[in-house]
Order: sequence, then C-alpha cells, then structure tokens
Amino acid sequence: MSILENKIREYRHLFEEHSSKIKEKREVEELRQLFFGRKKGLLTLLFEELKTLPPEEKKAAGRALNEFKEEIQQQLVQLELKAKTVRPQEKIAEDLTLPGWKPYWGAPHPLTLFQLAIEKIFVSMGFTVEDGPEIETDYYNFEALNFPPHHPARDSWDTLYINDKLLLRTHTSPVQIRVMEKKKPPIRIIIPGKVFRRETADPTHLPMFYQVEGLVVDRGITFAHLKGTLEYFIKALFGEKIKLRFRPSFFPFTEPSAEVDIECIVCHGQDPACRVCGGSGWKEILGAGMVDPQVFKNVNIDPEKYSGWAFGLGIDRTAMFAYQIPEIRYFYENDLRFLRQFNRK
Ligand code: 2NM
Repeated sequence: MSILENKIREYRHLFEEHSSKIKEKREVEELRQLFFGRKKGLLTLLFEELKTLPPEEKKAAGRALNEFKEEIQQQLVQLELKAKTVRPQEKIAEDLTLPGWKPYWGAPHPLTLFQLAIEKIFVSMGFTVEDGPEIETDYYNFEALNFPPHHPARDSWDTLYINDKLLLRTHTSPVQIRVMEKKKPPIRIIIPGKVFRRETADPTHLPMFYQVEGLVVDRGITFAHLKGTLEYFIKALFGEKIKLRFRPSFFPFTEPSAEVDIECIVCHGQDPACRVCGGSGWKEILGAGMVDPQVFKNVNIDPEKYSGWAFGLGIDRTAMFAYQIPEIRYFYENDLRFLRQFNRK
C-alpha cells in the first residue's frame, strides 16, 4: 500500500474522532477547514502530494483520494444538518427592547394601608394629618387633658414611665393639646400614631399599638357635627349599609361623651355564640365627645367663644374587626404568609 493510501486511513480515523464530538455548526466549519483549508487543509495537501507521484501509482492513489474526498464531503453535510446553530451574540447580549426586571421592593404593612384609608376619608372632609412626640410629660399626656391627680391611668401599673418626668404617651391626645397651644381655631386635625400602655401580650393586647384621634374646634360646633362626621367616616370605611349606634360614656377630657358601636359584620346579630361580638350583634369601634371647657382653658382657647368635639379609635383592633383577624400579634410577627394577603402584587 502506498504512503498516500496510509495517510488516507490515518485521516479517516482523525475525521471520525473529530466528528463524534461535534455539537455546534461552528465546529463543523472548523472540521471542514481542517480538511479543505486552502493552504494547509489535510486533503488539499494530499492532492498536492498526488501530483508528485510517479504515473504508475497516480491512477490508483487518485481514485482512492477522490473517494475519500467525497466520503468526507457527504459526512460534513450530515454533520451540518445535525449540529445546532448557536450564535454567540444571543448568549451574551441583552435584548434591549425587552422590559426591565422589576425588583421586589416590599409592600406597605396592612396597618399602614388601613391607616392611609382612614386618613384619606378625613382629608376628603378638610382635615389635616398631624403628628407629635411619642415620649411625653405628665402635663401633656394627663394634666392638660383634665385627668384628676389620682386617676388610675396615671398609675405606673397602667403607664410606662421613662423616669420621674417622662413617659410613653398612652394616647395621641397630647398632640391635640400641642396643636391647640400653637394654632387658633378653626382646627380640623387627625393624629394617627403609636401609643404605649403597660399590658401583658395576649391575642387582643400589646404594650404598643396604633391609634388615631381627631379634633374639631370652631365657633358653633355641636354634637350634631360630631355625629354627622363620624357617621360619614364609618360608612366610608365599612360601607353605606353599616348600622351604628351611640351610647353615653365618660372620658375625663370630654363632656358629654359617647361610645360608638357598629353592627357585627360577621354575624349581623344572628349568632348568640359569635366569637367577634359575643352575640350582642354590636362591636364598639370608637370613643368621642364634646371637648371639656377645662381642656380649652388649659390651652388658652375661650370656651365661651369656641366649642369642639374629639374622637379616638384603635387602628389595630378596628383592622382586626374589618379583616376578621383573631390575633393582634400577627401584625407584628412579620410572617410573609400573613402580610402578603393584604397586597395583591
Ligand atoms: C377619645 C375619646 C374622646 C380626645 C379628646 C381630645 C382633646 F385633646 F381634645 F381633649 N383628644 N382626644 C378624645 C375624646 C379621645 O379616645 C377614645
């Protein structure tokens, strides 16, 4: 066998070795170049070599070489059909026409959403939203609000004291006092915020929770304004059809005072064993009243000229009622399975 025929055998082997590993079209092209490259292609060189053979060997070697050439060309066509097209740009480059990735930035807390819903209703009636310090003095938290010196709320069993002079506010009313000291009527404000009481944690109590209080002061303000405004507010929050009732009550800073109940949205008074309303069919939602003249005197507003009304409502407990949440602590445990139920996205 001639040297050239030996080389054909060797190259056939080489071709098979390369072709068995091919996956991409780019590799088929590389293999084609290895054999048919214009200057250094293995077959190209063999054809050069063929020219140098003596005439008696040329015929047989030429036939063998042409057969090998055709064999490889056919195989390259087959390989080409099977191999994948992988365009390198597609792997690396971004498609700049696609919309961008939206990072998850979290969502508002359910209590924040509920507070905002309340704010929106009052803002639509011309109220402004105010805030003030969470650490207060006895004067702003109790004395200016007409609490008598030995009222049980002032006791260190009910109020969290920081030292002899400072305490954590037990309601947001001290902010109302601060606003009335600075601004003259007309006043229409609400104050949402954290309040603190000495409580042992249980399903309905925590030492910190949220409250919203409101205050209106102007000439000629009557209980009718209190009633009409609170009715509008409750219907905006719970729906036009909700039933409500006013009961007489007592607070040191208002006279007369009332508590407002709304119809139980769970049983509508139909279930004597209802876990939400205890079977009464009513749920207490807020306290309110006409600001006591003594409170006005404390902030240098003349009670002969001005009158006003105020209210207070627990945001946590009202949200629990609205969404039928049995545990106040769910709001503060940061369990995403709970929190995500209040955000659609
Ligand atoms: C309530 C109920 C009734 C109230 C009164 C005042 C102020 F400063 F005007 F005296 N602020 N908040 C008030 C009245 C709060 O919470 C249940």
